[in-house]
This record gives sequence, C-alpha cells and structure tokens, in this order.
Amino acid sequence: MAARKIILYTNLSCPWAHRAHIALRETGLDFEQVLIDLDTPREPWYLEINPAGLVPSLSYNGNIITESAIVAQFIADAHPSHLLPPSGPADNALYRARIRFFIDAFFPKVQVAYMKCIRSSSEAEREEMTQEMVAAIKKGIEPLLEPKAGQGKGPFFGGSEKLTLAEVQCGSFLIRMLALAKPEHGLVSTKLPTLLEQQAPRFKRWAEATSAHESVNYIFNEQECADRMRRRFAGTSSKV
Ligand SMILES: N[C@@H](CCC(=O)N[C@@H](CS)C(=O)NCC(=O)O)C(=O)O
Repeated sequence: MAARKIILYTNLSCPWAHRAHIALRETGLDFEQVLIDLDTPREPWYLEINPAGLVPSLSYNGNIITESAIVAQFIADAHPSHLLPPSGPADNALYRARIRFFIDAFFPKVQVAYMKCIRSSSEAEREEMTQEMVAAIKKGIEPLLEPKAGQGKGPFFGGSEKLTLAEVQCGSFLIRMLALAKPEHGLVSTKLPTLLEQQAPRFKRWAEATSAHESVNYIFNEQECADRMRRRFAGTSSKV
C-alpha cells in the first residue's frame, strides 16, 4: 500500500485551521505543514487547491478537503481514536449524535456572542456583551455538560479523560476566550472568569482543561492573537 501523504495548508493564527492541528496531533498522524500568508492575496496555486482562498485545506493522498469542521470530522472518521468512535453500533451513534448536538449548540450561542464582546466599541458595551455571552453559555451549553449516569469523570466532553471531537471543534475558540479576558488585552471583560465561575462552573472547568491541553495550546501565541484581534475587530461594533 502506498504511504499515506497528508498536507495541511494552514496559518497558525487561524482558529479554524487550529482545529485541524488539534485533530492531527491527537490522532498522531504525520503531516506536512504549508503556511499560507493571509496578509497578501492568495497565490494562483493555492486558489487551485481552495478556490475560496481560505485556510485550512487538507490534502489527503491528493484528495482536497476544505472547511475546518469537515476537515476535523474527516480526520476523526478516517482514523478512529478516542476523538470519536466509529458510527456503529447504536451506542456509538448515540454518542456521536450527542457530540454533534453539542458542537452545533456551541457555535451559534457562544461564538457569536464572543465576537460581539471583541467588537465592542466601549467598556460599557464590552461588559454588556460579556454578560450576554455568559447568559447564553448558562442557558445553552452548561446543561449539556451535566454529568450523566455511568459516564467517566474526566474533564472533557461526556466525562472523557482524553480530548474528543467536541474539544477539537471548540478548543481553539475556548483558548482564545479565556486568554483574551486577561486585563492586559482589554478585549473581553475581565469579569469573565468570575461570571463563568458563578453561572457556568462546568463550562469554565471544561474550557480551562481544554485550553491547558498540549494538543490545543501548542500552536497558540496569545500576544500575537490579541494584537491581531485588536487590529481586525476591536471597536467595529458601531461600524456598518
Ligand atoms: N468556514 C471556514 C472559515 C475559515 C477562515 O475564515 N479562515 C480565515 C483565516 S482564520 C482565512 O482563511 N481568511 C483568509 C481571507 O479571508 O482572505 C472554515 O471553517 O474553514
């Protein structure tokens, strides 16, 4: 059988591409990394790989896969591991359905509210948006992290001791959420950790454990991320 060849086209500052890095690290697959400069127009050769010009793109034995959620799902499906069990039997399918439901709940609720915090044009707006985000987490995500009978006691989704696809898909956003709440960055209310502790303690513990995991934090550069977010988004809430 021909050797497997995986190429990840990526940019280390991109939270979407970050998902592919987590999935590849956790499955232990060898891959070649090609860095794409996002500050200049994409070169024609890259547009042939991904006409949208976005990262990440994955080449798997020459087959191109784009869109980070699909890339991460593909890696987890093609190489079954602790991230995600194969789709059968029914218990596996049920667990996969729970993970899918969780990921689908996270993005519209948490990520949208989080970007509103980052875009805030004033301290007052930032405080209000941070409170809105915590309220969304409390209502939509915290109940999904409630331990169920018979599940493990690990810090990850469903009581897993190891990362799952839920952390692969959400981890890059969690690490940014917690890191950017530090006072020196001024991008999210510094009250975020306290608000989470009071209103969504399970979410806080999950986010902290995920952010502390080596597969999640190994490519994360906090200062570079904060500077980039400030340049691109801070104060844009009032702009059309
Ligand atoms: N929906 C895409 C989003 C990817 C995305 O927005 N990537 C950004 C970097 S974080 C990008 O490639 N931007 C290049 C550009 O807009 O020119 C995915 O999940 O893969």
